[in-house]
Amino acid sequence: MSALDILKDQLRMRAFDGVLTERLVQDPAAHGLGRLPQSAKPDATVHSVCGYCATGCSLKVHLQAGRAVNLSTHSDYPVNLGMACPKGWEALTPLAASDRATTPLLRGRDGELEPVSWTAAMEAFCAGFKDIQKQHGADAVAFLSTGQIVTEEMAFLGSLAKFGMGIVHGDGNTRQCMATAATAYKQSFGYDAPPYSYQDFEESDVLIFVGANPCIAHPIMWQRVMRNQRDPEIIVIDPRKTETAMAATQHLAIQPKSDLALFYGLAAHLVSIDAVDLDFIAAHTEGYHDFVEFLADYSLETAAAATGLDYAQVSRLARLIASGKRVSFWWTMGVNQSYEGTRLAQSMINLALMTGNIGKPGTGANSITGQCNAMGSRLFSNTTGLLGGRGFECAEDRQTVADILDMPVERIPDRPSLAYNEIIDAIDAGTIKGLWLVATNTAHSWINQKRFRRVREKLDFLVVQDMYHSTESAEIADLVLPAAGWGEKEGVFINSERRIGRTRKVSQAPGQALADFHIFRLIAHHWGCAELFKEWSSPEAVFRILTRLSHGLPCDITGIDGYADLEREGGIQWPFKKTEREQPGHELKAQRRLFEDGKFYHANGRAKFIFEAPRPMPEPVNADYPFILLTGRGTSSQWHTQTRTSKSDVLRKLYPKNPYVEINPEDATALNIKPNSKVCIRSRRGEVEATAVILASVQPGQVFMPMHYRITNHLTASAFDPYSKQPSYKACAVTVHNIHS
Ligand SMILES: Nc1nc2c(c(=O)[nH]1)N[C@H]1C(S)=C(S)[C@@H](COP(=O)(O)OP(=O)(O)OC[C@H]3O[C@@H](n4cnc5c(=O)[nH]c(N)nc54)[C@H](O)[C@@H]3O)O[C@H]1N2
Ligand SMILES: Nc1nc2c(c(=O)[nH]1)N[C@H]1C(S)=C(S)[C@@H](COP(=O)(O)OP(=O)(O)OC[C@H]3O[C@@H](n4cnc5c(=O)[nH]c(N)nc54)[C@H](O)[C@@H]3O)O[C@H]1N2
Ligand code: SF4
Ligand SMILES: [Mo]
Repeated sequence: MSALDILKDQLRMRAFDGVLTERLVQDPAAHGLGRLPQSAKPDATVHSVCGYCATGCSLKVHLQAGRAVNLSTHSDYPVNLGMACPKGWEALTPLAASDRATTPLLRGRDGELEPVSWTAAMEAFCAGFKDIQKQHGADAVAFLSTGQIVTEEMAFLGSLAKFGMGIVHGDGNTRQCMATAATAYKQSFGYDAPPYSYQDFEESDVLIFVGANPCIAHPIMWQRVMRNQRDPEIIVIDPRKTETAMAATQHLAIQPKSDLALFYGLAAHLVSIDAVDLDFIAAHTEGYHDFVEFLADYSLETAAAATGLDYAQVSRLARLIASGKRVSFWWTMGVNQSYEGTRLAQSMINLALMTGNIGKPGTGANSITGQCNAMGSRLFSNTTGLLGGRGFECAEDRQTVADILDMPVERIPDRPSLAYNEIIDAIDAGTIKGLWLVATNTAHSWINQKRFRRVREKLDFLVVQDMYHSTESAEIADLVLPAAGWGEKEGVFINSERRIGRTRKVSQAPGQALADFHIFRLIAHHWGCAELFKEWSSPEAVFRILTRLSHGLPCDITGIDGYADLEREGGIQWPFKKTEREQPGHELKAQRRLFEDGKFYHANGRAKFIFEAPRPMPEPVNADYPFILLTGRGTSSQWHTQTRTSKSDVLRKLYPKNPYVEINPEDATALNIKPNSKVCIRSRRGEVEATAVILASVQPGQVFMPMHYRITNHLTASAFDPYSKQPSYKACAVTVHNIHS
């Protein structure tokens, strides 16, 4: 498309809808939201929460002539206390990459993606999805969103799609990540509520990390652990001797997927030696006696046998938990990404409950979130749950939301969405024919890619909304919508400890890229449902709507009075109610944890013990596929599918360019595999090549591949937790052989 065409298009749109167009397309300064923040003078410094991981560090971005020139860290922010990891330091670099999507792209008759105007893109978007809905019903279009856009945009997307466009099925990449923790908390506590504050890292005596590698994945949380002055025991339960395991006081190199047997064995032992807090159990929980009965089959011996650990290691851990010290459990993807992850998360919740290790400093059953706004997505993405953690099935909830949003209640679907895996199945079955991906790279990160590629062929229309035109998903899209990224727009993220913090526009999005917020406004306009979103005029206006929506819920944030309040307080953890704010002499505590009063969110105020016998691995090893493939994060400088981190020269120097597989020296010797040689890794779904890295940190019989390289998910198997529907990314059976032998 020529510059003249673009200009003509802009003029046409301006004539068509002056105000909107002027703000959204014609005026490049409006690409994020409006101009730079009022408070920011052209040479100011702006505080902005980092857009990578869920730690939620605050960065100081320095502006010259209104443009971000560099950044430093924020020493007064209660999260990072002046620290940042390499990704944070390099956060501005990916914005200037040459493969940024700068105009909409539409696949032409010749099969190529061609630049088109926003008007043409919007027409294609509406025609594509409306035609499908007309032919096959409203349910034939679905969307997949993310934990990496601001909360206001997530809520807008979920509301636009569901209330405006009649879409019922929408999920997000948080299904790949946090669904297990969310489901476990909902069932056990009555609401999806990680209870801790980062201060608990510093105030705990015994920190037990399960399937978590914070040295790599949450480096600044790990720095908080390192500030602990209580001479803590740090236990890492992970099949691999990770960087975190090396830094711990004890590493339990458990056999993959045997954690549930370990925690039931520990629980049984604690009951047998009376190391339980019966007063807490009686006052605040239910189901304990059934749990004790269930535990009859478990002991430290069964735990040692199932996990491959020494009895002495297991009994030492039991002694630490029984010691009466402050014990905290921390888990991440080694737990959530499992076919029995929900029950596993609950087995740690059970241990915290039965020993009274919850609601007190340095305690808790604590799920660490992954993406910068995973928590925002859990509360406000309007995907499988209705805004605020409500239920689509509940007529009262629908009415409350309709009243607050001033929308006809009939606009709100009365059933929850299909989960991500079910959406993929529905595409395969031919019932979903249109898909809209926003800020997630399904064609790399989804499990069992071969199947996904096959399923994609069944879609009539695939729209990808991304910062880059070069992602694996954008490359196979029918329409690409160019989006502004972190640093080019305004809004809030909610971090792992439930802290709501602002992220700021410090840079102009390139070309015609627009903030997701503005893309949603354009869509609402072209779809013909803008009237419903009159009040959704700016991110802060939406933030105020979300504040109202939270009223009376566990995540009540009615005490927050707009963005200025967040700025002043250094982020605010939910809940923060209006009534709390209005108390005379009230001062907001910088660190707050949940359940200090022992009251949980079930109607009777009690937490539930939930348990179920361990099940075998969906794909055990055998003679043909003798290795367990573990997957996860490779380095602190790589982020997921690398669309952002690969754009920084600094970060790229810090990690291997090509895919690699870690193999134990014993196995390498047996297979005659030399360091740095090429090997072939094969599963029942595919075969890939990688460089062999020979390391004793993986156990014999296991291999590890980082998820950052696109080949990894060509191997993984479609297995899911039945309750959370989260993919079991972390274990499938493979064979490895030397390519040259
Ligand atoms: N640098 C960097 N940081 C990130 C990310 C990134 O891509 N790069 N991503 C962010 C996101 S979204 C997330 S969700 C987090 C993930 O953070 P983590 O969950 O800490 O990272 P992973 O490496 O995926 O998995 C953690 C560990 O689980 C172990 N594991 C595998 N199977 C089992 C098992 O059966 N039992 C036990 N106990 N452990 C097992 C693996 O060996 C691995 O070391 O990181 C966040 N931070
Ligand atoms: N084998 C294996 N697979 C895994 C995992 C594993 O451990 N093992 N982990 C899983 C987990 S925990 C996660 S969270 C997922 C992550 O999987 P994805 O969500 O697919 O990974 P990202 O690379 O973060 O993709 C985000 C996309 O959004 C784009 N983007 C960034 N910011 C913006 C924005 O503001 N607006 C728009 N529109 N686009 C933007 C980026 O360019 C990128 O293409 O991967 C999962 N996949
Ligand atoms: S630890 Fe996470 S939030 Fe902090 S700078 Fe690094 S990526 Fe950003
Ligand atoms: Mo994640």
